[in-house]
Amino acid sequence: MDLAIVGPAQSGKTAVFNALAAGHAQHGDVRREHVAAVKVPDERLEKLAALVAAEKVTPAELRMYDLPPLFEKGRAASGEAAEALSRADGLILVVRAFRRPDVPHPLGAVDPGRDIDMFQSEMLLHDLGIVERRLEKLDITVRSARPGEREESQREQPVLQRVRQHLEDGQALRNQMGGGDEAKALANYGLLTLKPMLVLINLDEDDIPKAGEIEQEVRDRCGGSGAFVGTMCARLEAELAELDPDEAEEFRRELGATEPAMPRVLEQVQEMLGLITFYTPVGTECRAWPVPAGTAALEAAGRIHTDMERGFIRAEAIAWEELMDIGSMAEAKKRGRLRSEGKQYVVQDGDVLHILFHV
Ligand SMILES: Nc1nc2c(ncn2[C@@H]2O[C@H](COP(=O)(O)OP(=O)(O)OP(=O)(O)O)[C@@H](O)[C@H]2O)c(=O)[nH]1
Ligand SMILES: [Mg+2]
Repeated sequence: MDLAIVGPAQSGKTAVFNALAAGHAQHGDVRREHVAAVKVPDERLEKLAALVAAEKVTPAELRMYDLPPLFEKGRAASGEAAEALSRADGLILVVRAFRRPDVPHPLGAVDPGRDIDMFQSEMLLHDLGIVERRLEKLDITVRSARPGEREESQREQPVLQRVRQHLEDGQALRNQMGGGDEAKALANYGLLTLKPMLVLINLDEDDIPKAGEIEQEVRDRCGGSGAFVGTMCARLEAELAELDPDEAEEFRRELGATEPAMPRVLEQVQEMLGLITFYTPVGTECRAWPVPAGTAALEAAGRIHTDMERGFIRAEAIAWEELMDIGSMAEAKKRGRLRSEGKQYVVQDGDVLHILFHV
């Protein structure tokens, strides 16, 4: 899953990226200057790995792209940034709330609400441009195409007209479009307001104790857009990520922060992407697999290996909590607690799976 970190100039995008990458990107990761594979901290995975005495623990990964400022003077993204943006499964919109006289805000005063509104308007305009260009093209196709070819374009037109209306009314698309075929039809256009989005308020160091309050204010303001809202003090988190955990914890307490921001942000990201996690303790490796909620066992098997999908026989499944209670896979099996599930079984968050297959 790819996430693009976006936002106005100097809002702290790179600081957020550094904070997310520093804590969890392990040695040997794909880590170019502006791309990082971030390992998702996962307590269940750690405990499961300990239970089965795994030698190798492989957490879920999210790929993060740190983008240059978007829509500066109305300009759209270009080149690599445009590509990363269009391909991204979700967006993290970093909005500045930190005050710092030595880093002047490009618009003068620090006003996160205003910045969010401006950025959302730009995203709506961006999408409207895409939809209008597509509609113009379709119009030509419908007029000039042969009857057989015409039908497909004619099917697409009403969907796009509806999309255009939403955008003209100032509504982000992520809440408006039905799932299934409609969402699929729109998937390849790179529409920004269709993508799940986390608005991440980049707090001032002094405002950390007020994080909850600030978060609620922003949520009230942009709840209609279907965006998630979170907070973090990016510069501080980037610095703490470099310390050892005990030291970091002490600093955090002094500053009035109750919990580290990073796991929560990554949790919110997983939630907004609609992901659940299943686990596979196989041999000496214990691994977490994020998949969209609603994924069937057959498809889940395919994530692990195409052979498993091709030769799928059945899946043995047990909920993480139950396995922890029982204490071992062998004991779970002995007590008949490993469920036997078929291809259609909808994988549940926390399932520990063992796929049986034959090729
Ligand atoms: N006090 C404070 N300063 C911050 C925080 N986050 C970022 N800054 C500072 O703000 C400036 C801009 O931060 P960046 O992370 O480079 O912002 P950016 O959005 O990546 O900037 P561009 O890529 O140039 O648009 C730097 O001087 C940071 O040190 C924060 O949480 N608190
Ligand atoms: Mg930057």
